[in-house]
Amino acid sequence: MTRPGIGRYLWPMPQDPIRPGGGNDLPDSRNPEREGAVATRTRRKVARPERFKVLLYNDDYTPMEFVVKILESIFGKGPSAATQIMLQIHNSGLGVAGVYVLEVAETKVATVHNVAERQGYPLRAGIEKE
Ligand code: TYC
Repeated sequence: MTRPGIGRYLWPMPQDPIRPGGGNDLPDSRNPEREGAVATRTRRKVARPERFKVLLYNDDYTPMEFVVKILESIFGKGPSAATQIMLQIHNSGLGVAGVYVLEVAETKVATVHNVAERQGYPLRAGIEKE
């Protein structure tokens, strides 16, 4: 059964797939071909690097002003935030100086130990996974 002048290229037959996969234009919610289907993720998961807290510990000998300077110069804190963190460490035993990827966190700890040691202070720093 042919229709003269109208080929199937201009006039899609009901059995013709509109898309290569045979889908149709209905939204998923009204599309019988998608009923009960589960949405799938096509993007790969983005690897988020683990982060680490750099902790400073209290001691009885390191001057408060020195700890504030450390927090400003090594951890980029402003004077007010640096003072708050120093007091938190002084009052509770430890505090978070900053959060970084592992290599940066390790470098911060080493820098704190080097600078403190040069001044003869026992200030200690450490790392904890966030
Ligand atoms: N406890 C010290 C003092 O009274 C001050 C201090 C604060 C030391 C924080 C270390 O990480 C520290 N001089």
